[in-house]
Amino acid sequence: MGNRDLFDIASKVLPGGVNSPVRAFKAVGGDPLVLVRGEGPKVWDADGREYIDFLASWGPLILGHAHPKVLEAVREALDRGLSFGLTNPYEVEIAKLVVEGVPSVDMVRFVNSGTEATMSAVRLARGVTGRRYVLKFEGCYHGHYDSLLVSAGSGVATFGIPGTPGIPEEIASMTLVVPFNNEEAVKEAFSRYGEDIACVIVEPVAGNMGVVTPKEGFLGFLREITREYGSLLIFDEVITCFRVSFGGAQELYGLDPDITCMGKIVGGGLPVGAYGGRSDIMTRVAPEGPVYQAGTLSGNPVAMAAGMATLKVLKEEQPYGLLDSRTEDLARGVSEILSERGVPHTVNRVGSMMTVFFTDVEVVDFETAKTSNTDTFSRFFRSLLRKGVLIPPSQFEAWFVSTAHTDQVIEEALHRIEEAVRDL
Ligand code: HOZ
Repeated sequence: MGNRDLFDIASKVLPGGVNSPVRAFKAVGGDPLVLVRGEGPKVWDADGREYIDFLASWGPLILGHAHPKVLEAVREALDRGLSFGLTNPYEVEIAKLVVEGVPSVDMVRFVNSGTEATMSAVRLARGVTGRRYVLKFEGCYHGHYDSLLVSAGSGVATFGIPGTPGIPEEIASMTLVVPFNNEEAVKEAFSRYGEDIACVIVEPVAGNMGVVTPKEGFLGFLREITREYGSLLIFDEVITCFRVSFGGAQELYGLDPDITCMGKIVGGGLPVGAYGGRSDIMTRVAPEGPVYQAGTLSGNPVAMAAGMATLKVLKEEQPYGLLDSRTEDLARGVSEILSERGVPHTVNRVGSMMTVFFTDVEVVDFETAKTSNTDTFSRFFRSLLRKGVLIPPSQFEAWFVSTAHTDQVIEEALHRIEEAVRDL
């Protein structure tokens, strides 16, 4: 069966035909893809078409699809059994890698998704401080946990949903939202609610309103003001940890959040999230402390094996310089192609994550991200798809480059992008 037939059936048995909204391509139009295979930098759909893949499963696949070492580790784990519900050696080994690699993390708890990680981190912050308010930034997305699904990015921004039914006003009102990169707004919120703010949660490099770089000093300012008021600082590094450097954005910028949320790469393509931090905070988690959080499949051996193999390759190969220069080549190349055609645009990039915005405004927060012409983005997306390049089907997401995107693959991608832009 091809894409269309499969999606027709999917639409009858899955809401919108999907298990996560942005996959339905509603924001960009055209038929959604059903992907059947991935290898290195490429994926193939159910019609047999091949694409150079910069969606990369929304970030986990920093080594590309079906990396041999990851597959080998998964196969080895599979042969020993799928799940035990008690501690297994993979959990111990990957926890050591995380604690050694992520500067502010002394202890870590594994969960099953990024959403679980942020949800548990906020509960922990509230439990430790005894306070109720959470401060987040407009356009930052921290998964679909009720308290954090307010003025969010990613699919919420893609579909222009201001909030969502099902989240009582009482819960939403405990979330304070201010613009990203805006110190004055943060100060104002602290001057009004400071003694009641349990935590500030931030994507240190925003990825879910498209890529937005923190202004110099902004993250350091958050560190200082949270300390001053006795609130905890949570870095949501679900995208950035092991992506912008092995130790995440905190290593890149030299910062020490109280709690760090991880996901995506730490699971190597299987469903894993994690949260970690200083021992005095993490020992407040049950059973050592009173803040409850649990999971039947948490630390699943097969998932841990995939994550562990991924982290080991990254630690050994340290591919970050290479990823950086290849992504720079891609970003510069796309920008030159769009400039030649006179298409207004801004490209934001940090390491191997980047976004092309169709605006000539500098994109520094959600307001400026929204100046991007989403009609142009949709035409760009569909034209790219026709030429065999897959990027996220939303303006408000990041493109990801993996180690499998060699110089030749980037060159080929730019060639296809040039043809696609000619057809725009
Ligand atoms: N968590 C991803 C946001 N960058 C998107 C995945 C999804 O919504 O399907």
